[in-house]
Amino acid sequence: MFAYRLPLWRFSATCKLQQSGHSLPWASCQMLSVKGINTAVGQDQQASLKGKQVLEDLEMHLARSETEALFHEQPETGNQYLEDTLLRSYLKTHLPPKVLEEVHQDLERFGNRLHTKIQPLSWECELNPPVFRQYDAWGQRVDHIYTCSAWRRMKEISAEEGLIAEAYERRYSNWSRLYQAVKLYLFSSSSGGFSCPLAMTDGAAKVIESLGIPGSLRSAFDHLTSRDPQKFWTSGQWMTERRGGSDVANGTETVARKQPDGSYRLYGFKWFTSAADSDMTLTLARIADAEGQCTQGSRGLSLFFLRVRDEEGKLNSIQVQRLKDKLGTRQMATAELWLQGARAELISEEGRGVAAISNMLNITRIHNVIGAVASMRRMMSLSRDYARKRVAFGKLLKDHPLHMQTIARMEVQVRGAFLLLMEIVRLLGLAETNLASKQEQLLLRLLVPASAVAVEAMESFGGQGYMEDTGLPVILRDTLVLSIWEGTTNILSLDVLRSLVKSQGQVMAAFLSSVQKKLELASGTEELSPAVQRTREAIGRLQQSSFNGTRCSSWRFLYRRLCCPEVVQPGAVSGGRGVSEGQLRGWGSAPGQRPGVREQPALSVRSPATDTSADHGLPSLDGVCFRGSPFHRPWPH
Ligand code: MFK
Repeated sequence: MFAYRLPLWRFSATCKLQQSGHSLPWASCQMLSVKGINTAVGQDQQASLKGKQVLEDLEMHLARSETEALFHEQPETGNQYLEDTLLRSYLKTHLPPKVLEEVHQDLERFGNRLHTKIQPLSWECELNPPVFRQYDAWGQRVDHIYTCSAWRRMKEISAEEGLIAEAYERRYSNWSRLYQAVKLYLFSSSSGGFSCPLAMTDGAAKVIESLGIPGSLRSAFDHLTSRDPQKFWTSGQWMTERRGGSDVANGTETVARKQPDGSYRLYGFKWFTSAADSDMTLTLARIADAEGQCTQGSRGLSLFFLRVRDEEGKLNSIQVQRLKDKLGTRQMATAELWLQGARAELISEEGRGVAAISNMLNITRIHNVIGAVASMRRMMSLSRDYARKRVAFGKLLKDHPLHMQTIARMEVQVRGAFLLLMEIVRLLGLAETNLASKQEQLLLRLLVPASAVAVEAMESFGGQGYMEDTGLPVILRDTLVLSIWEGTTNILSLDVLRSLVKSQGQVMAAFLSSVQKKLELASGTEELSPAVQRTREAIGRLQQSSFNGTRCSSWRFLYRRLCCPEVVQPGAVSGGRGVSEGQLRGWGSAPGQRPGVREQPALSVRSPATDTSADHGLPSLDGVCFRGSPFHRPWPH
């Protein structure tokens, strides 16, 4: 078994001791000086004997320092696949035997490669962040982003390991997506931030595939899903502009001008472009009409594909303003980019840009879950190992009940998060191979936005957890971005509500019925009965909240915010618990103010007394029932 050591731990501990003056050799040196080792001339014999004694003391201290240089033993992890018993048992339980056999072999090999070869590259990426050079020595604008060799090697490794390809080749049918997700999960904490461009690359491949891989995008799709390091491309996802990244409908200023050959040129300023060294990108812009006018709001946004550089490596009429100075993911070049006529291809229907890019959003959101669970698992593995080695108050940490209670609680959270992740990618695999039932599609739509222990796990290392060169803070820093990337928690909460509205509440019905089935299975196991009981109570409360109106009144308002207040029929509001016209006006914009939204489900609110949820066969959602258009695109939305 290989043993992974966190980078520079030993080195740092020694340096720290020496610098702080706490190490024995340093203390002894000072003592020597005080005792006169530096006194030159005229020392008497007694002094020289004293000096000799001190030197002997020093030798003794030096000898001790060799065995006690580190007071804290370094936590280690080995092959993360072999050590992850939950992952292995999950695969054993779910994968067909033939698939399991092949996948197991590959994952064991990959686990060793990660541990011995890839993890050191990850640390190199952290130590050698990208450098931006805007001008050359002769004043010529060059806009070069230099990345380190380890970062470039990560790209090759990603291709060799099929980290994107696996999901699209589908050699294991619906299990391919889960298998890919497991590889990404293992890779994430050793990727030196490369999991970010992979997320966007996966998202771009998904968008292109969902468009039916049009001829003009065939080559891009082949590059994105290639196993050949020379051919493999990564993609960016340029959405965020100066007005922010959440309210894309109102924040996108970039304009697209049609060219005589049917292509477009894009003009605008992309404020936060992750992995700006990518080969291509998908981005949103507003198409200008003959008078130069653009439609505002979501309905004005269209989706474009563009190459970042041409065959000679020259930027596609793009200028790099600067690189971002970020808290984490410093390994990756995140840039502000001026598009000054960048040549691009329109790939969505005009005005359907947000809907088209939502496939990418959903995939990168799943990658965020992968990244979060992977960081939690890495921290937990290190914490557990540390607990077996670190002595405090006369015994190992693992023998302190309070510490073990904390570790056990975090472990349960990590396991829960892991199983949720596996469920999402299992459902995604089914949906992508047309094997998902309607119920499973609905569940997938709900779970992606509805889906971190890292800080508490850092505590388990005491002060060492706070030391940069232990490699622990980088895990925390890089994880903190996950709830900002790809939609903040509130945006994702709103997406849950969007899925409720658009499915006319069916996602909730699917969720409740799926939980009920699991509870029935679990209730056969005696040890699980307290957990089953608690879950039943929680589900009961959720069901009840569908009727009591208190909790769900916020849903109602959020629906309005999301679902186009102009289509709410005030006349349909009835009963004391409905909302007043005044509230409606106060909350949403006036009719017609939000032209970006089309075909929104009409929404009516009834009093609970008159609400018969039976008329749609679904649990009532706080007296809200829906009339809306069904959806027809590959991703259930
Ligand atoms: C380790 C992992 C690393 C991961 C790295 C990732 C790096 C990524 C770098 C970035 O790009 S960061 C930028 C992140 N930006 C976002 O995540 C955007 C966040 N904002 C949202 O998600 C907003 O909710 C949204 C922009 C979608 C709101 O836009 P709209 O136009 O006000 O939404 P609207 O009108 O509700 O929906 C428009 C259409 O899209 C509707 O379809 P229809 O027109 O057919 O009715 C929606 O159903 C559909 N839609 C929206 N969200 C959807 C969706 N469909 C399916 N799934 C969804 N999630």
